[in-house]
This record gives sequence, C-alpha cells and structure tokens, in this order.
Amino acid sequence: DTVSADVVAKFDLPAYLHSQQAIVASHLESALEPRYPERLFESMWYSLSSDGKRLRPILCLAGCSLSGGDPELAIPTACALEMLHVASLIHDDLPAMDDDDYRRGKPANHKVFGEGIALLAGDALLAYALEFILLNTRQVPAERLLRVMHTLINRVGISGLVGGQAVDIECEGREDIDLETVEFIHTRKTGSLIDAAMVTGATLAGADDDTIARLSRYARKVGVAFQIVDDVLDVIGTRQELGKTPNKDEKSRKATYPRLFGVDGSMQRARELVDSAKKEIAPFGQPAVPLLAMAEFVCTRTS
Ligand code: GRG
Repeated sequence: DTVSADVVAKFDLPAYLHSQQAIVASHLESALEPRYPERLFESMWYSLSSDGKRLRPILCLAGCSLSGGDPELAIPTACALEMLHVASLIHDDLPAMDDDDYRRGKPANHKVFGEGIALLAGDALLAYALEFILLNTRQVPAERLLRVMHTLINRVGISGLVGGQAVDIECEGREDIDLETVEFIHTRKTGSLIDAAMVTGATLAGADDDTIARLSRYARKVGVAFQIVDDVLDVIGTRQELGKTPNKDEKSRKATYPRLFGVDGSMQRARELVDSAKKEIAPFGQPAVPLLAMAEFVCTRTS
C-alpha cells in the first residue's frame, strides 16, 4: 500500500461527497430544459431532480481525476450516468417490475404520472443520456468518445442492467437460487453502472489499459459489496425509508446474499470484497484516497 489506512480514515468523506453532489446538482439543473410534451418532461425531471446520492456521477468524476484528467471533461458523462440510473429506477418501480410506491422519499414516478408516462420517461432519459454526452462533451478525441458510448450502451443492455433485471425477474419466488445467480444479478444490476462510471471517467482522461482495468475491478467489487450491504440493511431494518415495507411484493423471497449466508456471513463477504477493491487502487497513492474512503464507507454505513 502506498497510502496508509490513517490517511484514508482522516479523509473528510462527507465534505467531499457534499461538494461533489453540489457540482453534479448544478449541472443536472441545466441539463434538462422544459419542453414539449410538458408532461413527459415533468416526469423526467421529477425523477432526475429527486434526492439521490449521485454516486455514479461522483465516481465518474473521481475516475477522471485519478487518471490525471480535468474532471470538467467528464461532467456530461457524469450527468448521463445519473440519467441512465434514474431511467432504470423509474422502470424498476413499475408494477410490472418491482412494484414500488416510493423512491427517494417521494411517490414513485408511475404513482404521480401514470404507468405509460413513467415508462416513456425512462425511455426518453435513456436516449437523452447518450445524446447529452455527444452534444456536450468538449475537448475529447472522437475515438475516446466512441469508447465511452460503447461502455455505456454495453453496461445498460443485455450484458448489463437489463440482463441483470431479466434474471432477477425470472428468479422471483424461486427457492433454489444459488450463489452464482445472485452474483450474476448483483454484478449487472448494481455493478454495471458503477463499473461504467469508473471506466468512462478514466477513458475520457485517456487512461492506459492497466489503469482502466484496475478501476473496473475496483468498481465491480465495490458494486457487489454495495448491494450485499444494501440487502443486509433491509433485513436488519435500520433503514427508515418511506415505502420500504418488505412484505409488499415478498421482497424477502428475492435473490439476496443474506438469504443465502445470513447477516454475518454477508457482511464478512462484503468486507472481503471491499478490502480486495482497495488493493486494486492502492498503487495510485494519494489520488486514490477519495475512492479508498468510498469503498470503506460501503462496508461501514448504517443506512
Ligand atoms: C431503462 C436503463 C433502463 C433499464 C431497464 C429496470 C431495469 C432495466 C433495471 C433495474 C436496475 C436497478 C433498479 C438496479 C438497482 C440498482 C441500485 C443499487 C439502486 C440503488 O442505488 P443507490 O443506492 O440509489 O445509488 P440513489 O437513489 O441514491 O441513487
């Protein structure tokens, strides 16, 4: 390790996240202009402006900085990652999917705008995210931009979010879910966009293949750990999130780590993954500190 645990422990993560969230918020604010059809626009903005952690945009900016790039280059891609994420959340909450009434402390998109508009808002955000990068990215060679577009398209489609969601749906209510299947779902549903954030941030900065591969492995491990802890927090019920009633659609029967290994076994696995993720980026030294602190936080958060 080239960074001591002490330096990471002393890093002011809340202040860092707060400042990065403010940067992302200000750019998202101007990313989506009111336009016709108004109802569709309102539905897109309702979810995009809602109160999320902005984890994926922040990781994209961090990946760019760590690779020696000006994070300004990555702002449009960072915004696009949040649009893609929000699109997936809107669709995920639909009655045909997870059937959730609340998201980010507010009524779910389909509860406010109806299922048809919610479905279309997700579609429109998906398309707009990609267009947004092409229209707004400055000073990045076209070849890098093509790679970025490919990474995002790949991590959303059948090899990414959508594929993970499809397997998740197929597993609903089944009793014979194995570890391989749970990990398949986690690496795609949660890992794909976290991976895309790191890889696109680094790509925009012109990072070499080894850097991109390290950041990608870091992201995949942190992504799975993040989902494991998320599921543990659901089980132990320390979270007081609006609408998080586990019995509504039998969420306890979902394919999760705690279901296979219990709370302690799951937290042990999350800890292993986080430690291993930190090892991937430790060689970058001081510039890796925010990412090391974020990885650590995945395992220690309580809500
Ligand atoms: C239309 C792009 C698109 C996809 C359709 C519905 C679907 C396919 C995929 C669902 C993917 C999904 C909902 C994954 C869950 C990922 C996850 C961990 C969400 C919670 O992320 P946080 O904690 O949430 O970062 P906030 O609200 O803070 O952003």
